Amino acid sequence: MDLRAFLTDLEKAGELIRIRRPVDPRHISALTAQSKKGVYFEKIRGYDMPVVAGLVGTMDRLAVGMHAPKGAIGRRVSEAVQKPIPPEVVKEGPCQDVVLTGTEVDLTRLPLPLQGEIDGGPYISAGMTIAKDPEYGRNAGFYRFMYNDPTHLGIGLTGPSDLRLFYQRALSAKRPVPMAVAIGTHPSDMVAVTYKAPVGYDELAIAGGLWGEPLELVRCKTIDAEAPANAEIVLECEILPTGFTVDEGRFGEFTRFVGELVQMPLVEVKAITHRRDAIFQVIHMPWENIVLDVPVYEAIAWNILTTAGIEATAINVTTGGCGQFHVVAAIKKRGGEGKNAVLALLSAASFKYAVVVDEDIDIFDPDQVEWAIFSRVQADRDVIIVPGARAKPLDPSLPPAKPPALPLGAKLGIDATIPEYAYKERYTTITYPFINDVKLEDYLD
Ligand SMILES: Cc1cc2nc3c(=O)[nH]c(=O)nc-3n(C[C@H](O)[C@H](O)[C@H](O)COP(=O)(O)O)c2cc1C
Ligand SMILES: [Mn+2]
Repeated sequence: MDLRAFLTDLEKAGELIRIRRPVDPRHISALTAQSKKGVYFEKIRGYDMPVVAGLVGTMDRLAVGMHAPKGAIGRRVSEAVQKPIPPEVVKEGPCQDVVLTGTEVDLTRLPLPLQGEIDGGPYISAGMTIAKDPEYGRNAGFYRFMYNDPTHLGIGLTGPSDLRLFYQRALSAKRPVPMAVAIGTHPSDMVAVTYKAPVGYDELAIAGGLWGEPLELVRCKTIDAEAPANAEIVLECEILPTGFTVDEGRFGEFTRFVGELVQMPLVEVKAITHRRDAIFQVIHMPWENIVLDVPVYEAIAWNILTTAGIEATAINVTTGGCGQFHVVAAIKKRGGEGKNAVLALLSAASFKYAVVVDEDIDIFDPDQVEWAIFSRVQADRDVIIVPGARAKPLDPSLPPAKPPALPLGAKLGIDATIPEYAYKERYTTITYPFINDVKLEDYLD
């Protein structure tokens, strides 16, 4: 599976538009923002490469790519994490059709767009990052890269990620971190690397688990790292042991807010390899980032409820909660489990708000969730607030915390299941007499 297979699937589903007229690269963001579908920019003025953007801008488009209904993707990711298939290194792959090294390395050949109006510079937003540590081995994640000069990038090593750990280890040993940045990949691989596995676990094995076959990798030409054989473009890079010294940002984040200017390490590009007719992929912020997060955080919720011994029937990490902060779960409740489920879900660092409903509620319909909250909740009995828990720094409503202190936030849980001692008659819903015996069509001309 690769980006091209996804483009074919999107086109068949009527979820892709092609723009044949030449487009100024500075207009990519605005045009993508106006499109209700993914966009294939065939001609970018001043560049040889076409650009695709907004491909996973909605859960429906992600579902097209994953060959699964949108409500089922999170569960599939949680299963792939249980049944990983390690990647396989092959001799050659199309991502190395063209190999540019030495003085040929020039990032200005790539149609890097300025994504947000006040971003600190043009960004590589679809960079699947595959790094190596001498002890922990391979690690894959998604990182943003800001254009710095024709051979250097800034990297958003902002969160407490495995790559940041690799970098801190390398920094104290004064050595660089080798890393392949693959641009133009399949959405299932993108979801797999977004999963936050424990350090030492190669997330590319989740990509294998999702498709039931190993992801093929090729060895990089200039560094000790591997890259997906079917990627469109690969940047062979080193994160230099210069420390957190170079301005990076601002950048329009998955929270829909613009992040602060920060100091980050510098990345040196040693080689650019690509397919002969490579396509440059742009992740349109914030929606594509949010959509990629949804199944990852749903998988975490599935795992938590399974561990807590609760039978969930559906889980929705909402896009309104930016794919990380809000979770709604439907469960087959046994006595008291509404509260247990709320407590279990709130134990995940990412969730600041959890709603648990019974299995009759369609949790993908906000109207039904609200109806459950109206009709099944008494705030003094069913709402749980826990102050002082670990919070995600990007939540702008948090009180300020001076680094290195981590921000503390409150958790909100709502048990919106039918109360155990409710009068059953009160929960009788309207049904219409003879609903299965008459058909409206039979009465129309
Ligand atoms: C499109 C996209 C961009 C991302 N950019 C960053 C980033 O710049 N910095 C960061 O710390 N995490 C970023 N993330 C989240 C990480 O990829 C995610 O936490 C991942 O699990 C980290 O992997 P690792 O801990 O194995 O390195 C991004 C996620 C997505 C989907
Ligand atoms: Mn990892």
